[in-house]
Amino acid sequence: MILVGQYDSPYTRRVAVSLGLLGFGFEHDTRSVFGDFDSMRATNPLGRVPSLILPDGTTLIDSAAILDWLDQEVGPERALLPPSGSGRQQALQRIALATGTIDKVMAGAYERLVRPPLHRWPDWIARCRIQAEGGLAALAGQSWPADARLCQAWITTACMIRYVGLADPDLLPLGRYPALDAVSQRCEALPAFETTNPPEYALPAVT
Ligand SMILES: N[C@@H](CCC(=O)N[C@@H](CS)C(=O)NCC(=O)O)C(=O)O
Repeated sequence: MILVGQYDSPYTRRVAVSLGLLGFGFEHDTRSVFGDFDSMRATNPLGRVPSLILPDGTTLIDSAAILDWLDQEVGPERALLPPSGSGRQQALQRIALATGTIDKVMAGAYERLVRPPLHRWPDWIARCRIQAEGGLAALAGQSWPADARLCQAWITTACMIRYVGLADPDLLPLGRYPALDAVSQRCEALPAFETTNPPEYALPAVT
């Protein structure tokens, strides 16, 4: 299998972490969505990451669809998303908050990084940040019981936290939400997270 996408993409990273936790070996294709746009569109018509190329040549796109495939492969006992019931509903709600937060932080980051300075829209960046803050506050209201197994809700939350730290760290300084700090610390200590660490870099701050 080949995982396409760099680990500063939280969507790619949550797939990489899940592959590692479930014991799948994979090659890593580190082409960039911006630097390798034309070649990336040959892999995924949307020109986005992640994609997972299966041994039979099938290419799966979109992290949720890829994660669903992984869960189907390992079966309900090992699946990272609870197969049914209130556990699944709660996990999906938490994942929706975490991925929604990623999307708003990413929208603000693209506005700062991709859009030419003259055309940047500070009100839009501010709106995205308010939405991201809403997601973070809602997620911080739920803690992860010490005896609860690691499921996709916590994996995605931890990948989101690391991404916010890269893209807009002022949104989530250490100590603002101890429950989120705890999720991050618990996950980032695991080998599947340690081996998928995104590079450390600072994006331009929000001004
Ligand atoms: N819903 C998609 C979102 C993927 C996504 O937003 N990927 C970003 C990188 S984290 C991307 O490819 N951005 C480039 C673009 O959209 O042009 C998923 O879960 O895979």
